[in-house]
Amino acid sequence: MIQNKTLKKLTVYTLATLMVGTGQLALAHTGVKDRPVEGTAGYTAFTVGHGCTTNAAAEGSAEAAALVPQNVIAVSAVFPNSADPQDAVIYKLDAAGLQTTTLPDLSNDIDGVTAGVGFTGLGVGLIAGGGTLFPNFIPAINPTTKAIRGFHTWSGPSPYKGADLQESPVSMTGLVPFRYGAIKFKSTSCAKSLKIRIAVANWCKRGTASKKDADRVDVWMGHTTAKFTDQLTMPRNLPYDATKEVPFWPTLTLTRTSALPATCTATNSYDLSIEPADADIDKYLPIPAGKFPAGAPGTPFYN
Ligand SMILES: [Cu+2]
Repeated sequence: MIQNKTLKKLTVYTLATLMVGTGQLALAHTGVKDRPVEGTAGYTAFTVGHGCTTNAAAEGSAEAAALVPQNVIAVSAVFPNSADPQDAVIYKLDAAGLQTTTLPDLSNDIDGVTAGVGFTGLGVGLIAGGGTLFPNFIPAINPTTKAIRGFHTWSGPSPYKGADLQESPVSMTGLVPFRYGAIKFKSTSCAKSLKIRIAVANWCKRGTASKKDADRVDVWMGHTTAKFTDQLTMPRNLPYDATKEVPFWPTLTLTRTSALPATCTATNSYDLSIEPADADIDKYLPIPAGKFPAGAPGTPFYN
């Protein structure tokens, strides 16, 4: 059957645009399963929608669709919940979601946050047992405060042997669970939402031999860092221009349900985002070699 080529191209383009636009469809980037309710703690998960592929061809394109995604063997994550406000970057967002002003901390907007201190009330917790994607995990903790800043989880072979997340011949979605705390907006704040951006890496190959392969890892965060420099492992093959576009991050979006003060109008109310700073990502996102539980076991390591 002869198809109209222009129509076919248009259809592919529209589908790709739709996938990038919603981020929720099958084969979507890694995201967060649920939207939390203001003031209520809960359990959710990262949704690992596909295995690692190079982003040399833009996701959704015919070239990318022809690539076989790698199975996922490990996942690591870093949350923006440090007590040191320097470890996170907070933006006020405009109506289009673009990052405008940078804020030093969330003390004007989030209950329990004091000036000069970070967002420690995120309440990150680890989950073991039913529903975890991989059998092995270690918390990435601040060595001094013991606060959970992220985690590393992998399929094995040690200390326990588990299955990889299979991505071929069909793609399976993996759910990597975590706990979050009760977060509330200050009654005096004009913030409408808080987008908690979390750096997540899905690892598909390990060891130094894979270091140059663009399909060894998918690094889900809005920009490269000093350590994560390979654009082909990022959400797309081009850097985001944060002055014109909303960068991609796996995001836990807390939408305000408590009343805004009467002084808040359509023009002076705003959305907020918080993300881990580069140095923190570089510190906690790689999975170090080491003996369990101090680090992932043995010589293979994910970095
Ligand atoms: Cu994707």
